[in-house]
Amino acid sequence: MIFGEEAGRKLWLLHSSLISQSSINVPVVAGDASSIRSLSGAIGNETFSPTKTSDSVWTVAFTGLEHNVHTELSVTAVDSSYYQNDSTITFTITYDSTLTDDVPPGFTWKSGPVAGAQTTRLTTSTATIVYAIADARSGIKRVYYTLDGTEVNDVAKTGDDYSLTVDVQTAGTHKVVIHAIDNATSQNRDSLVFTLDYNTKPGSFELSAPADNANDVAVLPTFSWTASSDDDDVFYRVKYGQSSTALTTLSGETESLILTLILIGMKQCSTVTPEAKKKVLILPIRTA
Ligand SMILES: [Ca+2]
Ligand SMILES: [Ca+2]
Repeated sequence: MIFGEEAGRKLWLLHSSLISQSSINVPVVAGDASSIRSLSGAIGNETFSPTKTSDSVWTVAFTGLEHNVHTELSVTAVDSSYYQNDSTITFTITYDSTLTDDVPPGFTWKSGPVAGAQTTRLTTSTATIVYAIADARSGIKRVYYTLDGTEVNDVAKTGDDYSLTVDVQTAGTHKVVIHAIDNATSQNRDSLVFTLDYNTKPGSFELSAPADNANDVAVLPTFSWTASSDDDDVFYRVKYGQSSTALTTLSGETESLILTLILIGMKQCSTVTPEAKKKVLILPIRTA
């Protein structure tokens, strides 16, 4: 039986032991004085039927090679004699999917801000962004992020997800970009862009006049208060009523720190009864 070394050399010449596909067609030369009865390929317990391409040449199409695994392939030929003599050659091939990988990593949103054109509003300076990031052919080499154009850190992997808690620190609009690079030779990469708008609540402020719980207040009182601090403009809305849970809005939004109001129903008297006492609530309103 002509088999083994000749076929082995032929294989070696035709194919590198490192291939870029998960399948390979292996030509095999086999001959025998009593002719070849059967020929088949195998990877472990899985067998592969050949195609006969000429009198003494078969092609075995092996499939399903796993990435970065040194896989032993074998071809066995059986002659047509009464004894059914057989001969086997084996060779090892490694499928490296990174050699021809030109596909960047893929992203799947899990929780937190969403990348893209929309702006995510933050009420605290921190936000946790979670995306699943995967690369089927090469795997992920590195994921890192930038905040306002400055590289900050690698993004930690939590199970199958990448979780990033970013602290924008200051009020206003911030840009976060997550970059992912795969293990391919060409280092394919892709990124996600997030726009985060951190807007703080207005700070505390005090009523200057009339005093809280004041009696003998004029029917036409002028309220004044200290300014509330904020990174953007603050507007105030004045409400009025006998209970803090049942208030009527007396003014629209105003930037002024002074407001004169007609307190409808307020009795002008030296002794103010609880019923006559009115509550005034001044609310700072933040801008959008
Ligand atoms: Ca890739
Ligand atoms: Ca604000």
